[in-house]
Amino acid sequence: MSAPRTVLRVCPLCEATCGLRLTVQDGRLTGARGDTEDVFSKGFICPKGAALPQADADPDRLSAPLLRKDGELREVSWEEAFDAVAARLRPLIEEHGPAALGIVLGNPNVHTVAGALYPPLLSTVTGTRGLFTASTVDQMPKHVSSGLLFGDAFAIPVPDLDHTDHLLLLGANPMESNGSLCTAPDFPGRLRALRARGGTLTVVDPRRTRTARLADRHLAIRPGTDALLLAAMTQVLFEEKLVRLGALTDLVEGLDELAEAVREFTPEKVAGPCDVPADTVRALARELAGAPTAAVYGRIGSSTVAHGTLTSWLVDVLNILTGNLDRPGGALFPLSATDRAAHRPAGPGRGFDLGRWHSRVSRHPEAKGELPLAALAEEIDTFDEGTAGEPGADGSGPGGTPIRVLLTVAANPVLSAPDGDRLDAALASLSFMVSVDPYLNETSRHADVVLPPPPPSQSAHFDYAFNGFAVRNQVRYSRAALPRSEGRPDESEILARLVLAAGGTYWSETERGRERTDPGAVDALVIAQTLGKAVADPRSPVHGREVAELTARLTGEDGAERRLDMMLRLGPYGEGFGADPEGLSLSKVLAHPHGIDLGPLRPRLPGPLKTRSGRIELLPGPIAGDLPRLSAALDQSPDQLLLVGRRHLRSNNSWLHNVPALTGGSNRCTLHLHPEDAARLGVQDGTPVRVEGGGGAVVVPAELTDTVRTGVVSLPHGWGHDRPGTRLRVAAADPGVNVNQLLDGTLLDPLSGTAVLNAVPVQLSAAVPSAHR
Ligand SMILES: Nc1nc2c(c(=O)[nH]1)N[C@H]1C(S)=C(S)[C@@H](COP(=O)(O)OP(=O)(O)OC[C@H]3O[C@@H](n4cnc5c(=O)[nH]c(N)nc54)[C@H](O)[C@@H]3O)O[C@H]1N2
Ligand SMILES: Nc1nc2c(c(=O)[nH]1)N[C@H]1C(S)=C(S)[C@@H](COP(=O)(O)OP(=O)(O)OC[C@H]3O[C@@H](n4cnc5c(=O)[nH]c(N)nc54)[C@H](O)[C@@H]3O)O[C@H]1N2
Ligand code: SF4
Ligand SMILES: [Mo]
Repeated sequence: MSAPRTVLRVCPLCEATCGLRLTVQDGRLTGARGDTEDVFSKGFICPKGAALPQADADPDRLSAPLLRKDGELREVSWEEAFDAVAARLRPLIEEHGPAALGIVLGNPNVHTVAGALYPPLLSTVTGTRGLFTASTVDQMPKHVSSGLLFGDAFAIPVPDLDHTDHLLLLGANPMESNGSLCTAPDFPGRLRALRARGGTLTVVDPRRTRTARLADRHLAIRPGTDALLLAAMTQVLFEEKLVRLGALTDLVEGLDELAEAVREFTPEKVAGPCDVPADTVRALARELAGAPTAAVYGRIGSSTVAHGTLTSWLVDVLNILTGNLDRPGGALFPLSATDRAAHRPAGPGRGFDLGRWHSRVSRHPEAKGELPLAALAEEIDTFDEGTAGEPGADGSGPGGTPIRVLLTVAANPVLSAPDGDRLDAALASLSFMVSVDPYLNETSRHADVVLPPPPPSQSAHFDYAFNGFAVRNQVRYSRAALPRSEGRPDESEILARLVLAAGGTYWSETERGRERTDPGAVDALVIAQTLGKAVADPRSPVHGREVAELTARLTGEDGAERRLDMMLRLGPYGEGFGADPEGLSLSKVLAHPHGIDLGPLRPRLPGPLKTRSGRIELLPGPIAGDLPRLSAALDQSPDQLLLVGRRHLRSNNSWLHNVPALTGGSNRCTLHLHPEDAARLGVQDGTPVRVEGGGGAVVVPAELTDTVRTGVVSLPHGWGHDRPGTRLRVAAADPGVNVNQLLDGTLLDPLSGTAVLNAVPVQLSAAVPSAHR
């Protein structure tokens, strides 16, 4: 036995990005604790982080690539697997055109270095518009509202959790999720601190969650009606002359038009549909306007709903109208160490367009270059044999090219997206599919080649995505805690080789004959292009210098590290290749293993604005165009039960049900049902109920609880591990049911293409006759 040693590593399991102290012994992780010296998380850890060693060493993780031979997936060498990808991928794209290629990027791409650096290149080298990501079952409404308001889909304001006096939180349960689009290690502690310093917390959620229990006020709203509630609060601000733009006064346009647009949404009119008294709506607006500082923050329950984009827009509208956007204690734009736009001057930008192209079958508009994940199945399985391959008049149309080739990276859409059964069948019909995934699961089981990345312990970590949504500016980088086994590529190399294979440059002709291209060529190309732009940019600290000279200065053990070094040096806190010796570089960050604190969030406007007007466009055209749909919702009163989701502290979407340390207890796939509804339907606690929605039905045990309001039922997602051909032995023993089978994929927020996963009408019946009837 070797002596134990300690390695620091940022946790990759959720958006909180806690710094961990891992114990390593005999080539594996033997323990995980919070790193008390971490500049951001200060020692916080949750049960998931504590189970990282078990998740890391799960015996069901694949250690070698799989290649389908004679219909069966078999372990092969890495060379054979990559060669097989190269042999099929590019030729199929050339034969059928780029429209035949679909790319699916799942959630963990925002938790890995590779996921940040390489997937954009997959689209570029192939020219496909068939990009589907977890965003359209998650936060796309926020990207769209930010794109429209601020001109930049990534300009997402974050509540200033540590300084605000009042937090209005809608459709989020950070006590279980640990926060999202608001990276805040120890979110629970930060909420308690808010209360302790005299601040107030209002939670809007149809369930009395652990977060709601911490609040001064909990509103058990009827699901799907938050946009009405926020529109009425906006109306009250105008009616009662509570609008105070403060420092934003000269930065906004469309104020009068906005006042007019929300005029009809009075508290009295929304009270019925929201099931929130008119007086309460007024009180919420007055509290928000009256607080010294305040922030409105909405997440999943405000996003994956029929009016997701309108709700996301109204969240920021309220922050703006109360003068809380871009001020300490309000909602601010973080500035991460790798922010690319740091040196861009304020002023008009290129704006944000929606619907630049459409999906082939249902003509869904693209948003941020993506098509709805909910439409993936039909893009594969729906085509007209007679005209397949022939594009429609505008280059698409149902007669155009269906998707025949699919790359999935860190995605399990068979469980995460609507109508998994249909997608499951569609995947089985593909000509060729490659999955980059550590598990053989419900989705990757259809692949012809599965390329498993090494576990977290053998991977470097940098939060390219979440530093941009963090409640404090800071930077941390962790190298792999353990060496990889001989010949095993890291995920950056896997994705770089995929980029080469997709682009047709996997093989190079050399003097020695045909050789596999060095995957480092991909990084070298990106570095050359990025530095080329920087030296040509008069505002860049490296303007006028030589690319070769700058390239020679880059440090790092591999291409991914050199790219990080480059981005840090060029970033807003960077050393600018010598311009500011105190500034950041890879070596400086490596010298601070507990991270470097870059200070609290600070006002940044007008810097982040990239609208064509150069100002905040309060009532953008697409939003105005969607408001009649919200007006129509004023008259709707659902008589059906409405389904919402929930997350459990020890869960992680669809992929941690295989770790025994995280299963069992209350982390179960049950239907939460209010006792009054249960009595009416004759359902007993613990007995099976049949739940039916547009896409199908599931039978699941009922769990009676008054934490869910009447008229609402709740099922967690990511379950349904009972399909054959997977290698998830623990998960399969307690499979649960797939809530997304209740959806048929047609319910979308039209502006963002985001699937409606909450406030879904369902029908319920006792699956077996109860003993008392
Ligand atoms: N009904 C309902 N459905 C939902 C939601 C909901 O609230 N309700 N939530 C939605 C949301 S917010 C999201 S983000 C999506 C998530 O849905 P997906 O994007 O499908 O993500 P996960 O379910 O987390 O599955 C992640 C996949 O990545 C693999 N993986 C894990 N680590 C790595 C790694 O380091 N590298 C690679 N290459 N792969 C890895 C896992 O094995 C798994 O196959 O689900 C959505 N679906
Ligand atoms: N433990 C754990 N942590 C996670 C994840 C996980 O699976 N498990 N997933 C990660 C991911 S990918 C994400 S995106 C984040 C999500 O982070 P959160 O947004 O905090 O996600 P949830 O915990 O699902 O909270 C959503 C809440 O919205 C409520 N809700 C449903 N419908 C409505 C509605 O119409 N109106 C309102 N006001 N509320 C509604 C639900 O009852 C639920 O409590 O969590 C991340 N962290
Ligand atoms: S809160 Fe998230 S980042 Fe922190 S330890 Fe838990 S899973 Fe890891
Ligand atoms: Mo998510």
